[in-house]
Amino acid sequence: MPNINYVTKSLAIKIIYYGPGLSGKTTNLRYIYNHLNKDSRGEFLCLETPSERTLFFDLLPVKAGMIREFETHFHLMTVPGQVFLEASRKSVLKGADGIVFVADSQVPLLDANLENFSGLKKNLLHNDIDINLMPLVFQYNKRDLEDLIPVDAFNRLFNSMDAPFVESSALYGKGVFETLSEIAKQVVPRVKEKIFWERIKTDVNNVMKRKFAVTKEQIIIKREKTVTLEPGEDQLQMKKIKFMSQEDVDMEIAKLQQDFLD
Ligand SMILES: Nc1nc2c(ncn2[C@@H]2O[C@H](COP(=O)(O)OP(=O)(O)O)[C@@H](O)[C@H]2O)c(=O)[nH]1
Ligand SMILES: [Mg+2]
Repeated sequence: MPNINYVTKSLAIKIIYYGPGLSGKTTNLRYIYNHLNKDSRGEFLCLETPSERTLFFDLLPVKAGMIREFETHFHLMTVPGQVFLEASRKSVLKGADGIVFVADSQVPLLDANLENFSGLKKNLLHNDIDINLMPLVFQYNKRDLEDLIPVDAFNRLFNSMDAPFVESSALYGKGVFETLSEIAKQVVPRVKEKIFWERIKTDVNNVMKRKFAVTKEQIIIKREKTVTLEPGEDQLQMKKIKFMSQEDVDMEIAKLQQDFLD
């Protein structure tokens, strides 16, 4: 469910970049961060355990225009890929409005992709969400490398729901904004339905029909200023926060969402 503040008229939509470790999730966020001007995105947050090795997640807020009178942001978040961090993945997934599954296209990583995707389905079910009902985009990443899983095979094995898919090389920016725009296309109409249906229920006692709740505004991901970067060049300023426990992470996710809306 998107996070909405009727007083400040702001709306936060949570999009999760899910996928096995090292598939390129953080690379997507880093590219987006580096290619949007300051006014269009917030700080890039990176949350670590005290060992400085294990990431809980990354968070990048991106301006997404107006939905009705609400200033809207996408909260782009990654999950950690390591098998033993299932609890972190579960907590990041709570309240997700859409998912980008970032797969590593290299043939030897097929099993890791499959295992991680089945984990995603299981974790969603844990929150009573059927993956077939969740806005979803597949990103088949690292297409610049050799020995690749063919796109047809990817779709046969993963994409029985016929979700949109994007072939990408996130390291070079190929497919990164296309992926974001594909997930936005699915998520935004859903969010509008959910929110304005909620308001209708409270405001006018269910009198209006649901179809009146959907508006025609289009979300625009602003790319006002494009910065050209060489691959590997890193302009990123990451803010790092350390945590002791899972509860700290849960609290921080809630706080970040609240801070953003206040
Ligand atoms: N060749 C290639 N390498 C990539 C691509 N995307 C990410 N990588 C590299 O894969 C490694 C892991 O990426 P990262 O984004 O940290 O993975 P994460 O664990 O999913 O967040 C890094 O060394 C990236 O530079 C890509 O499209 N092509
Ligand atoms: Mg990462």
